[in-house]
Amino acid sequence: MRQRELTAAHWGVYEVDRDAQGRARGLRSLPEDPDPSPIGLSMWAAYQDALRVQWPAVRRSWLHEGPGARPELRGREAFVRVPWTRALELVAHELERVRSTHGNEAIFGGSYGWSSAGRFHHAQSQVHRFLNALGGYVRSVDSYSLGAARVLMPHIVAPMEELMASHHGWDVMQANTRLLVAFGGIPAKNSQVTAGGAAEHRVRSGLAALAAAGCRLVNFSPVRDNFDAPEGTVQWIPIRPNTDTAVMMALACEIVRAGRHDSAFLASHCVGFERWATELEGRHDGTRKDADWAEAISGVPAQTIRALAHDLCSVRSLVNVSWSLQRAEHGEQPFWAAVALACVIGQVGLPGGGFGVGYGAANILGSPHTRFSGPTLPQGSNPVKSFIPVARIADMLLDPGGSFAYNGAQHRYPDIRLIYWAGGNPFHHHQDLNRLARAWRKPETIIAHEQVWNAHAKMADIVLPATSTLERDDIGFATREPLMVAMKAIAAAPGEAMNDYDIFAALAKRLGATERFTEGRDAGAWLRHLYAESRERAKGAGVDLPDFDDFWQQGEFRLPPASRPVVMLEDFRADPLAHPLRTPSGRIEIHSGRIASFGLADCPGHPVWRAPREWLGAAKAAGHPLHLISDQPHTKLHSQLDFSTYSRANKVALREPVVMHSQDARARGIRDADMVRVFNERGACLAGARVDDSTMPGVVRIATGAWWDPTCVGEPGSMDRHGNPNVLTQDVGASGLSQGCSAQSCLVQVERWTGELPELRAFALPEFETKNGSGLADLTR
Ligand SMILES: Nc1nc2c(c(=O)[nH]1)N[C@H]1C(S)=C(S)[C@@H](COP(=O)(O)OP(=O)(O)OC[C@H]3O[C@@H](n4cnc5c(=O)[nH]c(N)nc54)[C@H](O)[C@@H]3O)O[C@H]1N2
Ligand SMILES: Nc1nc2c(c(=O)[nH]1)N[C@H]1C(S)=C(S)[C@@H](COP(=O)(O)OP(=O)(O)OC[C@H]3O[C@@H](n4cnc5c(=O)[nH]c(N)nc54)[C@H](O)[C@@H]3O)O[C@H]1N2
Ligand SMILES: [Mo]
Repeated sequence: MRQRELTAAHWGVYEVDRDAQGRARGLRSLPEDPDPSPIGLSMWAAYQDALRVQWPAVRRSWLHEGPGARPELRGREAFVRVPWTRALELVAHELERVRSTHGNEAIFGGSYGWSSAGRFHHAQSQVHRFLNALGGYVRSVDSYSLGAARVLMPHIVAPMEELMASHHGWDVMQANTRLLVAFGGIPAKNSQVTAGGAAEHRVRSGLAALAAAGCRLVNFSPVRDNFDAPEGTVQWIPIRPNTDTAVMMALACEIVRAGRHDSAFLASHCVGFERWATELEGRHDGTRKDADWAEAISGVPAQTIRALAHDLCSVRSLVNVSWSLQRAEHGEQPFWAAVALACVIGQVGLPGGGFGVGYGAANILGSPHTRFSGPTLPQGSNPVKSFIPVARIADMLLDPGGSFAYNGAQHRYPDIRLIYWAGGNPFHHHQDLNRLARAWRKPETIIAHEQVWNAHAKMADIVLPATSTLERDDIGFATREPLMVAMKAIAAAPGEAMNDYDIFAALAKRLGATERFTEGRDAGAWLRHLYAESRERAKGAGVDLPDFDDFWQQGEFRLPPASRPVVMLEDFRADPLAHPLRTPSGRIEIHSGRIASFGLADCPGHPVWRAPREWLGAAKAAGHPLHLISDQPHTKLHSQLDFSTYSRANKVALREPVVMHSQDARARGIRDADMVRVFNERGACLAGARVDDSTMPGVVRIATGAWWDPTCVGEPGSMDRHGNPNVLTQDVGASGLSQGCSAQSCLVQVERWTGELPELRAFALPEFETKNGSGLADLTR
């Protein structure tokens, strides 16, 4: 029998399928994966699509008139194909110009994004290392995923990375948890994804085992279908979006009022409970935060809250919050309230008890496998001190020199002249895209490495074609997954596409930074080097990796499960003095003196419920009565592979579906599969109505990821023809603490589209101007 051959993607590990002649012809699911993701199967065909960027291209005005020429034409004018030598010369020269005229502070290399799996050819790490080799760049901190939580959690309990990797294993939950209360579901659609590639998708089987063990499952959620336990085992409690904090506070309030809180745990492991109890009782503002108070805000019946408050203290219980909750105005609060509520119940650190911060958000949470740090490309050091919280990019471009608050200090936005992006798609991930499009006119030069002609590539001045994972050798690894994979190239790169690494190495050579960037290694030598380093670290975790040649020849290495079951915060629970947390008090901070000292009106020293600008109770709901949820797409990872047949099959008349309740549809004369226009004062998009009762009335849902397709880039009245929810979302920070993205606080209106349906251009190539006419012929192979 021929040895199997594997490759890895963020959607999972896949087997390479070869024909009788040994030619690769596609991918197959990994046989031992209990719940493989179909998303990755579409990679094979997608990466051969004519939408791939095949050769370097430069925007016409930029090429003919130089940096800064007609920035308003980005996304609207033709590209000119140039040979690699010319492209590299232009990029190197421009980097040198900006660096010597304005300093490295004028280069934004924050370049946020998921890139692709593979530990060496990770575009983010590559671009950061390259820019560091040139003297640094303005970076971004935190993520769109966890903007609010990453900043909050270290103050009150532990860093998110630490918590994510130490959640109770599904096996521990199965044996112990008897009541699991989720805010925002536990969706298997999201756990398809784990950075680097899951080899064992566990959420569906984990939840099924929990249900079978007799664990009661409760889901507070504006949508019904995001808790993937067997049919009939989940109690769905509809809740108005962005009001979870109120319900959690009411649960805590009712527990305290009934005298069922765990005073001993609160005294030995926490600080600040008394302060929060004052808030819950309303001793300062005259409003008790009880079940009746929460009902008025959230729409959840008070008696449901009271009954649950009782039950949470009666059995081993766990409160889980999805990451979406903190992607909102005041997004810190639901995470803080969940931790505080769990402390009031008193089961933190007991097997299967306490809180979870994102079961379902990614496959890593609940994994029973060993943890060690895999191969990692060192990024060097960055002498530039300027940074932005990642979601403040448009603010930075629109307000150079302006000040912003972040994590207790004031900072200034730098004056950016050049943007260098590889491995992310801001015209997918950022909020209020019409605003971003206007901000995008500020820099003199925008350089993008891209695989495909999406909006990100179309909005750049210089586009350099990047290879995909299938076209290069790499090492696949994800923390706490059971397989390390030798990802061997199985397809030829299209046209003149190059590895990000080789592009940067060629530029480094022109800029005199070869040694600093490459350290004398080519890609193959780097793989060996990174593997050897990681082998040492693995030893420390008790894992004995084979030597590189054996690993490469075997094609995979199976990692052992963790030596003992994973119980979150177990050591801290057992002995808080011997195992203190890294918070100022060493304990869980229900009240944080440090955060209180920041003096932020929108983030005081303990969990509070504050009304967002946009939610169903806002004055604005009079004109825009629907709350838009833009959640993660189940048929792709963000905008990646939106053009694949698998993703396209989920669309309605080629547009992204907007899921709405039949009541809301009927009131607007909308039927299933109708074309609709979704709009607010920030923008509008077309979408295909999907009328079912999976959302509560008043809530509509458009998944993220439809490639932005504006009728007129950055101009008033521009409409997205494809269904990208980020033309509607607001671009404001979650609070002055974190400045996290607050996409989930968004009101819209929906109407039936009666006009002629405009042609979709999202999957069309841009216009090309080449010496021999249209460049299109070059792209059909
Ligand atoms: N409204 C709303 N907006 C959101 C969210 C939401 O919930 N609601 N979620 C947010 C979250 S959590 C996130 S993480 C972001 C995600 O936002 P992104 O990470 O920016 O999204 P992706 O679509 O994965 O972008 C990756 C890009 O990298 C390119 N790429 C892939 N591999 C390579 C490579 O090897 N080399 C190069 N050069 N390019 C490569 C792909 O073609 C793609 O364009 O979106 C955020 N935006
Ligand atoms: N298939 C797939 N999986 C992914 C991704 C992807 O793009 N595709 N992206 C990955 C990334 S980068 C991340 S960060 C994680 C994100 O993980 P999450 O942020 O947890 O994912 P979402 O799908 O945005 O939201 C989860 C659920 O929360 C609900 N929800 C939204 N707002 C509220 C609210 O105010 N209250 C309550 N109770 N519920 C609410 C949504 O309806 C949704 O069903 O997912 C990862 N998984
Ligand atoms: Mo994310």
